[in-house]
Amino acid sequence: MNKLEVLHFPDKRLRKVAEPIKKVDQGVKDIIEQMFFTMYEEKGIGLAATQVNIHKRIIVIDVSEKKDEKIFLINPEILFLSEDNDEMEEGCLSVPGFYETVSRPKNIKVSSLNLDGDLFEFEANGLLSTCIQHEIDHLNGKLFVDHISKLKKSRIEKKITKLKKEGALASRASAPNYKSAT
Ligand code: GNR
Ligand code: NI
Repeated sequence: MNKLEVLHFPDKRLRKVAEPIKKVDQGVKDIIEQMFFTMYEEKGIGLAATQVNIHKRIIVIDVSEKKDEKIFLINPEILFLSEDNDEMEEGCLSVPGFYETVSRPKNIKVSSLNLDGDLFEFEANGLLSTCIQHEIDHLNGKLFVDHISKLKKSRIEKKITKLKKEGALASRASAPNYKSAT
């Protein structure tokens, strides 16, 4: 299994709005499997297809301690957002090394398709709620840095652009002889 390359802010491709899945076929299942592999390799708790340059409405998540609770969402929709918000320190594989507090609705109700193409609904709170909202933002071309001050956002953009130029953020997936540091 190959790790997919994760795009980094301010890459314009992270701004594309992902297309809904018309049919849950083997191609979709293959994408989900590759996304889980990439997410676990990169030590993320979630990954949206947009981040790996696949502009389809697919998300994978695992917020468990033991990394044994896979959640995947196909065409996820937010059905309900609570009035009260929660503040959480957020990070993003597309904004590596930067963490900022973001305020988002505490509780949500979500719908998604399962592998049979049937709709299901569930409620989420805590880290799972935050993560789902963060991932759905990605599918809509939005990043957590869009929720913080313009000054902080532009500082982060400058730093990442500099790191890229220095080769300190070279894509692992595309590096010919990359050996995992872990
Ligand atoms: O790994 C991740 N951690 C995280 C922490 C707080 C809020 C959201 C996240 S998601 C992030 C992985 C990622 O970039 N998903 O898009
Ligand atoms: Ni992210």
